[in-house]
Amino acid sequence: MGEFCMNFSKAIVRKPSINLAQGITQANLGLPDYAKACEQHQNYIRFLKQMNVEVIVLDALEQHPDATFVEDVAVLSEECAIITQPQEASRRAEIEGIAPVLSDFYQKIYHISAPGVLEGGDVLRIDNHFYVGLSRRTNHEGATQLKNILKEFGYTCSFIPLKRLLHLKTGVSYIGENTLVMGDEIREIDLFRSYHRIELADQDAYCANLIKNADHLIIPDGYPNVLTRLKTEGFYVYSCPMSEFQKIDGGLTCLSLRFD
Ligand code: CIR
Repeated sequence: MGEFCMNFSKAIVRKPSINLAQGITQANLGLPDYAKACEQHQNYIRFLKQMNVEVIVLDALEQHPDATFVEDVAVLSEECAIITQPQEASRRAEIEGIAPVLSDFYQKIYHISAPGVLEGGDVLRIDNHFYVGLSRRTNHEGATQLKNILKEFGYTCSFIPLKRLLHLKTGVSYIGENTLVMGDEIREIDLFRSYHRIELADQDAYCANLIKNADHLIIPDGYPNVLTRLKTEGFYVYSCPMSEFQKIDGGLTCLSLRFD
């Protein structure tokens, strides 16, 4: 299958909630501005479309401030969709909003169930293998349920205990050619030692969460060193303003569910 999984032709996004400022956060960067967040979200959609991606735009769930981080409520593969079980009580109802949307694209839909918890931000796919972060948001039971579902389709999984990162993908992205872009916590992880690595300086760590599609990357705006570095790898790189989502701990991948 090679790099097939790294490419996507469709993306589901959800417009930001008017209550975005009530999103869960540990960032200490101030409150997000709703109007500015909407502008940044439209810009994000524009970049996806420029990569020839069909974008399915869902209405905001106004009562759920974090629902724009749609990546957390499902894990997608070619064969099936797995609806997750968010850890945070304020996010659990988001799964009801995604199930009908996914049924337009998937015949096989599975669920992670309590006492398992799992959020999509903790799931990093590389070819036919899924790395699952065991974070504050994903427990061993949730990760095991995911592993057992994916096993039916020939995929393998390994689990990565995390100490500080919100989610696994907060700290690492795969850009193909056996190469990871990573921040500091990921550097210490043995399972990733065999990969080529682009290690980010602490001040650039927010760029460890990026989007790759074929030879295009989307990275957060405002990181000139990372932009230059990734261009030298031969990528066409878009810089996407993300300040308002960063204020509530959201990164680029969190804002979409990407599939083919
Ligand atoms: C949360 O804490 O759940 C949201 N404020 C941020 C979720 C970010 N999602 C992600 O990294 N996949």
